Amino acid sequence: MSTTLLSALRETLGERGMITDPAEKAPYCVDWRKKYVGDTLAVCLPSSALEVAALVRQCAEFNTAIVPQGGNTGMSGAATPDSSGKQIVVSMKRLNRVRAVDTANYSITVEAGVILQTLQDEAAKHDRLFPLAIGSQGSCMIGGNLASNAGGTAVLRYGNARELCLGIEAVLPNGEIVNALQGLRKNNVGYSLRDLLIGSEGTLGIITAATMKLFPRPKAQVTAWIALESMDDAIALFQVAFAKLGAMLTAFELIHPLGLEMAERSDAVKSFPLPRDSANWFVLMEASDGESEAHATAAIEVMLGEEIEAGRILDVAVAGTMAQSQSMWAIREAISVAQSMVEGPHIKHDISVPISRFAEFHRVTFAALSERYSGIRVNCFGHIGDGNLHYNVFAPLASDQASFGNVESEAINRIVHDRVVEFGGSISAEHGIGQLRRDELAHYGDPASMQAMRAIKQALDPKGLFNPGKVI
Ligand code: FAD
Ligand code: 2HG
Ligand code: ZN
Repeated sequence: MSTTLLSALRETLGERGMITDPAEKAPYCVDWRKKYVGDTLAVCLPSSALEVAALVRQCAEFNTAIVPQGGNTGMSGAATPDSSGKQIVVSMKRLNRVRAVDTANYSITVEAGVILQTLQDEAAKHDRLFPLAIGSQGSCMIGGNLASNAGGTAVLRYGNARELCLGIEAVLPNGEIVNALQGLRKNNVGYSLRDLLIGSEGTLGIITAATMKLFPRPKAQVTAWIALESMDDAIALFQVAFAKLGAMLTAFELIHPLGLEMAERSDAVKSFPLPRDSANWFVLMEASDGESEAHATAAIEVMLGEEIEAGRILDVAVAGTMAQSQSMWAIREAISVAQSMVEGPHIKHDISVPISRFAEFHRVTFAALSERYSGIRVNCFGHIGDGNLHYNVFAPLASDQASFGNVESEAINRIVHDRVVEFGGSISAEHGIGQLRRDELAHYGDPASMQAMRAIKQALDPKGLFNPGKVI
């Protein structure tokens, strides 16, 4: 039976559109963190929406499951096939054309396999900004960004992937192509399939193209690295910065010295704007301005000057050049990779809590973790301006990181996620559910929402062939 499906797929996609050699398939069968390793019957690489539709119909005929895959940078194991070797990975790599740029409409239409950085560069060529910014932007793809509703460092000003998307083209599990690529900002015509597919992690359809919003390119960007005594001070600073800078405030990232220490040990970072052990917390803040560099710098410097005077800031370094700003950002982006490089597998949490309650959440949660595991380490960092932090738990020094993770992850998830729920938060802010948090969603999900999600899944994918084992 498999041979018949493979020959049908080969007929549809041609030799260039299929990978069956085990060594060539291998990179598609493991996730970025190397936590999940699966196998696949074949990797299919369609080059048009019509080819995607044909392969979906062929897989349905042979009752074969499909795992859509973009840049394979996801953090929840959502793009990895299971170990049966019976599922088909559909890589979007060859669906990588920029279809149209409408500068006057501030929109761009691209295929799902366009790499995020290529999209940013294409927008810049037209003197426009595409603002989605994440550490993996050199390899993640816009289809994957939408399917996971990616967030990143510019959500505060521009919103997450969902808020940046105007229209979508997608293939549903029945092989029909949804054509909804309009570049419209207002379009109320019943249920929004676009919004249903965004964040669905490949379980409801394959996104083949999208029309995304563009923005005016800011004339100036000012970046500051700020040392603070406490998380409360960081949150208080955010209140002031948001009130005074308003829409100029584009990023407000919280960084813990533990992450800086790991970045230094990974060799990715040689020096810091301020000594890394000079404060309990750091904030990387960026403001962008449509007016001028002088205007932006003055606004930030006045605001930070007042905060220093009031004693709420310990110290601050403002980037004087683009190179200094880039090196501040390089430190921030090095943290995620460094964690895995220098410490190995750790227990990841990607949580959101109302920003007003985050400091208290951290106090209570860290105390509960420390009470049970003396010396436990938490690298808590990320998008505090969005109320989203990565709450990554590491074994106490001198214990074995990998076995600690294997044995204790369930108990630790319970400690962290119970408190997230207690504080009115979410167990998945931007990385999605995938297979990593599927049981957590089953445990914490609102029953009525879970039932509605299952009904939607059943209606669109009655055979359960789209990315089974993920999300629900
Ligand atoms: P993949 O990993 O290939 O797939 C992700 C999910 O989307 C899977 O469920 C897959 O089946 C589905 N999918 C992929 N393409 C399609 C398609 N065309 N149609 C339907 N389903 C599809 N994420 C953030 O949100 N914010 C961050 O700040 C951030 N920083 C990161 C930093 C690093 C260093 C790394 C490695 C990752 C980071 N991520 C971040 C996670 C990841 O990069 C994002 O989730 C990204 O959006 C995934 O895109 P991808 O193309 O790699 O998707
Ligand atoms: C980031 O913000 C990413 O750097 C990755 O979302 C977070 O490694 C992580 O936990
Ligand atoms: Zn993040």
